[in-house]
Amino acid sequence: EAAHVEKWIKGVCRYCGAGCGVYVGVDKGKIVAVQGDKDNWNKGFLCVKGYYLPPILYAADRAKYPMLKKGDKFVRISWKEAMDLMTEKFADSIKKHGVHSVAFYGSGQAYTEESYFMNKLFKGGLGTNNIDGNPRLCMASAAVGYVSSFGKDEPMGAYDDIYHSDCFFIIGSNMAECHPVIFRLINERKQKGKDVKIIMVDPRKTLSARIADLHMSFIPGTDLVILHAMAHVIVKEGLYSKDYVNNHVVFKTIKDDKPAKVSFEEYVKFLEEYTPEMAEKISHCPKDDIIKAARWFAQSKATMSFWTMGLNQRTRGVWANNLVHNLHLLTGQICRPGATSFSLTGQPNACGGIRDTGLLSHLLPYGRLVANEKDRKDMEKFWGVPEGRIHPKPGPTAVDIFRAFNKGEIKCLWIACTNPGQSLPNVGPYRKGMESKDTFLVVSEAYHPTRTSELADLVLPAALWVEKDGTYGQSERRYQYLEKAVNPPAEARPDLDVMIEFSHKLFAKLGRADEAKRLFNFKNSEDVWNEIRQCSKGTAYDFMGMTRARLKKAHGIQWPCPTEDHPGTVRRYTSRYGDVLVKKFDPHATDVSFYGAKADGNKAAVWLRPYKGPAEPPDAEYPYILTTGRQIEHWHTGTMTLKVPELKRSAPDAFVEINPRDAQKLGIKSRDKVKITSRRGSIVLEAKVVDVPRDGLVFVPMHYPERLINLLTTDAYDAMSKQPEFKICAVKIEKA
Ligand code: MGD
Ligand code: SF4
Repeated sequence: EAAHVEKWIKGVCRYCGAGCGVYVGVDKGKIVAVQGDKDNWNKGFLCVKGYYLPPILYAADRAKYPMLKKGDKFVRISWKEAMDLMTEKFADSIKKHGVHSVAFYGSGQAYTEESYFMNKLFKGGLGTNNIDGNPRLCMASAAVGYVSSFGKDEPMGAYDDIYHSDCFFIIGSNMAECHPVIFRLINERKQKGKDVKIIMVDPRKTLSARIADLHMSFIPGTDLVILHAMAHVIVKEGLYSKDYVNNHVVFKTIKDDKPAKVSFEEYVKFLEEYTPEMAEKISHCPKDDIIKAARWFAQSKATMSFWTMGLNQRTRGVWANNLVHNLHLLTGQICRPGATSFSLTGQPNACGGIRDTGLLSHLLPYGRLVANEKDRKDMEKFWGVPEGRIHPKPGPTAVDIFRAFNKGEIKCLWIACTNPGQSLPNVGPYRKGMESKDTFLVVSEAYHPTRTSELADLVLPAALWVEKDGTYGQSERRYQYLEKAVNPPAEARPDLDVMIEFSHKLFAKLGRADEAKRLFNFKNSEDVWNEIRQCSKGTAYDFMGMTRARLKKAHGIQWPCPTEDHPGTVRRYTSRYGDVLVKKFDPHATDVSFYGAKADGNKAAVWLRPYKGPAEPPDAEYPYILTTGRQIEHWHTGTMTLKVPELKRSAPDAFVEINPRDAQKLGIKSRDKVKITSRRGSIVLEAKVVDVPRDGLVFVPMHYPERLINLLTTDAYDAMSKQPEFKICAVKIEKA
């Protein structure tokens, strides 16, 4: 029976980085329905998570009041007591131990205004780079991959490219479950387009692989050799574009710890050893499949790549990203409709909120870097803080913030909109640190208890999703505004309100009340948004044209969008297809210009990245590989989706996927209890014997709070992006 609805309010789905447009139906002050926005890119379609959004607001365990831990129990306190205590603790720590004794850990799900504000408070106000967020676990390798290959972060293409593509190269992404509505577009294209090819490179035969024309399975962690071998074939068979390479590409390697340019010939020489035969030997992916994939990739009219965590959550995550870009650059399959190198984003605001605003410990807003003196000066001037305020050294990244918290080097930590007590890799030791009585942990949460809030000293109840207003920026550089539709429960407040209040109270305690009045003079998220627009002005991001009024009306706008009459940019780095910044940054360009890579003459980089395997390959003692990830029904740590009865019924509990061959060897049947052990921990789960993972590989979903799979995963991370290798660690398996 359809619910009665008083009014429909435009918004965006709360979950994945696809960013489906929605309308929420409000009746008597409650959200009673959700429907897809037909005028947005998703054409009215949503996945099962999107349709079942309303119940998450009304779960019994919503956090309603500030709660303080006393002994082993949480007691309700007032907001005034909470803010007084929190600012006292932070101010005290700063006075006694300096600004680097406090930190903030944020989220790619917070609104852009919230993240921008916290970044300004920490880097510009306090002068510490002790601020990072969960996109470090998620998109950091993609971000560093784009910057190192093209000079600036974020994809150049758009979902619109799907309609024009003839070959989809999907690697390390289970789109059918993790980005279902984007996957729907690919399905549609496959059904309508003649000879559309889908190549799926994945060690699991996932739901996504079902529509593949070619499924390339391989030993996890060896895909770098596959990508090089494809380049080998492309070069050897003359399938690369000489014009493109001559006009738009430089070749780079690392010499003496520094990037250095090399010639095309040196690149060809580097590729020599990566024959399809060699790749097969290392990866166990058949050489004929590699050759076929290389030919399809190079020879299709337009090839589009997609990837997510299979490439990003790896100790060679940045390199893997570079190697996908290499294939596009070599073949000229880029910056044309249908031809693009497109990283799918995990979270709804990892792009807009974290990568663009620069809420990572090495970044400053809109493409600027902490380590770059000019960028620091730029931001100091813009924020109106004294020269030298921004600390020149990048701060600790996600895992290292928690390491420092364990050691007591960081004494006060504020976590908002993320659940690291469940989601951090090798979470066991970090949980101990979070629980410690020697440090002060504040958690802003929409629910309580969670696996993080249970460890906190102070829990601040947060308004969730459309209980507050703000901006999301999603996978295809699309910014969308979410209007407030209903009030939060009881005393829950929008995080931004709390952040603003915190900044004034903290600065007052530091004797800097006047400075706070100047720096943090924001009444609401629109005020912050207007400063954000100014901050992006003149950069490669320029979204001066995205006024709040325009965003309210539009169904998303893609940056760059420098003026109010500018329609937004579907494809970047090409003037022919509408990027007006090409002319601005590279006036002599006739069409394509990678203007973010000024130092390389506006050319993109093909990288020579030698093959290296994962941090913890299987061995005699731990002979299996454990990989982890998502299911279609659930979102991350399950705080929201596990509250929806329909989703919980459909996917009630964790399991371990084992293929029939391994199961037989181990004497395991479906539903048997199985113990999985890594060097860091063990867990007992029900077995699900299915022909999905390849031989020697098992898969466990990350969603279930009672089954902390991250007690087992490794916190080894990529040297460049500092993103941990959630996707690969060695385990042993036995019947429990
Ligand atoms: P979420 O469940 O998304 O997980 O991990 P987390 O970010 O830790 O946590 C978001 C939290 O914010 C929820 O608890 C929710 O209740 C709360 N919340 C929702 N809205 C609001 C709000 O407006 N304000 C506040 N204050 N709180 C709010 C995700 C992380 O997990 C990521 S990004 C990745 S990519 C990693 N993936 C991954 C994996 O693939 N495998 C394994 N094993 N672990 C993983 N961990 C990582
Ligand atoms: Fe929400 Fe992503 Fe599903 Fe779209 S695909 S409805 S954004 S979870």
